[in-house]
Amino acid sequence: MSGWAWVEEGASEELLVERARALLDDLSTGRYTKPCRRLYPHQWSWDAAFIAIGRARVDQPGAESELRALFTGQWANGMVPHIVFDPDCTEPYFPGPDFWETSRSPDAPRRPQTSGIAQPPIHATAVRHVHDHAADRASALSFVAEMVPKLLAWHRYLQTERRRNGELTEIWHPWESGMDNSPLWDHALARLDPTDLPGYRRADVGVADPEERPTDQEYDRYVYLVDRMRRMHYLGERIRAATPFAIHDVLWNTLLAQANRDLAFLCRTVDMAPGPLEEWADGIAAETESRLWDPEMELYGDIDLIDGIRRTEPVGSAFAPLFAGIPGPKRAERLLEALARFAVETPGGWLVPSYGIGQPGFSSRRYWRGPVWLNVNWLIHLGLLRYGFIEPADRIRRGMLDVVRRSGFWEHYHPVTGEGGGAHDFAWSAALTIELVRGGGGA
Ligand code: 9WN
Repeated sequence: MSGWAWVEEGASEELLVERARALLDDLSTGRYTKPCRRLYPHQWSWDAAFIAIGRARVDQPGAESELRALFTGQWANGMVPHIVFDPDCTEPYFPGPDFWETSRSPDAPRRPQTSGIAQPPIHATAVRHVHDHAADRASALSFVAEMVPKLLAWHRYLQTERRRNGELTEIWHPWESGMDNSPLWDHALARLDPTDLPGYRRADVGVADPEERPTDQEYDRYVYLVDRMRRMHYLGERIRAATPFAIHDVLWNTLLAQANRDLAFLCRTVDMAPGPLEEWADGIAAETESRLWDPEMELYGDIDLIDGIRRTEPVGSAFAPLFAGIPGPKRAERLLEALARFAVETPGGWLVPSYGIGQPGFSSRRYWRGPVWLNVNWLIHLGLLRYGFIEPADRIRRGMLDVVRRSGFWEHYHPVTGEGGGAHDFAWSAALTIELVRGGGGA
């Protein structure tokens, strides 16, 4: 990782903030921020949360409007959809609203049009972040009061529709994980037989390098799962009973545990009783400990609900439970040791790849199969701080800022060379750079 730089050596961290702000403003429609210019031209759910977290430090109204815009797409059953489509967008994206056909669901809004699945539930955490760092306290309080009922509906949906027994909540599509092409899903996808597929045409490979995108075989399976849910009119009860893809994912459940706690905090802030939110958080944390921890691999692994098997993969997100304070101190130490072996040493610090370097299935370029994502690195950075692992947390912070200095704001980065990959000028990479610089290493 040497020989080239996006900003001059020795340039201040504030220069990164300036560039990040300029990029976010450029990607803003005035209502929400696009993840990037062409590949993802609408509003995405967890992107909006990360973008709001970064904006909160420099542009509180922008942070508030980001989340407000996302929740205009919230369904009557409480689900926050993974995409809220922009009616003014002229860039192609597949699957668009015509494919999702969410009008088949009794719960989907007519306007704006949305997708029919969700993404990781980090929104209450983002709202709390906006609140905690607000310059305008009055605006923050009325924003919290406005968001709390919407967040409660979202969390109730997760607690009811996304649980079959026990405390953990489940996902029904790789896109719901946010880590779409991760080797985490290979086994469950291989089991599917995508026959009778509706005709479709990918848009992503016309915009991005196909070598960095999922294969056509994987896309067929993504489309097959959407088509099945569409035929079930997106009804939770029917999907739960018949889906061939249902996973208790570590990252998803970690974020929900933390979001339940953050939502309880937000409720109290506006004098509302938090109800069972903390019990839900405790339940998820306890079951993550008892069922997702793999004592042989000394990592957390996902459970496939179709065959009941826990499969632990060497993925970056396996360290996520630190973010929600889930492991006890001894287990946290074990995780730190594993992280020291897993992270890539860069001249600046550490970077956590999405998949273990050299593992079968590893690819330095194909997305979620090796490259570094700043959002997952940021979550692990905060997790380490939470346990008082200050020096390793700082290594990740330095690794992140260093790769941005070298390459700029990319969707992901080559885990060894630091070269940017996927979408260039990617919003959450800019937003989390602001957060890292202005947050000064703390949450
Ligand atoms: C499908 C927008 C999204 C991210 C996901 C990332 C990618 C979409 C795609 O882009 O997914 O949702 O078309 O590949 O995997 O994490 O939210 O940035």
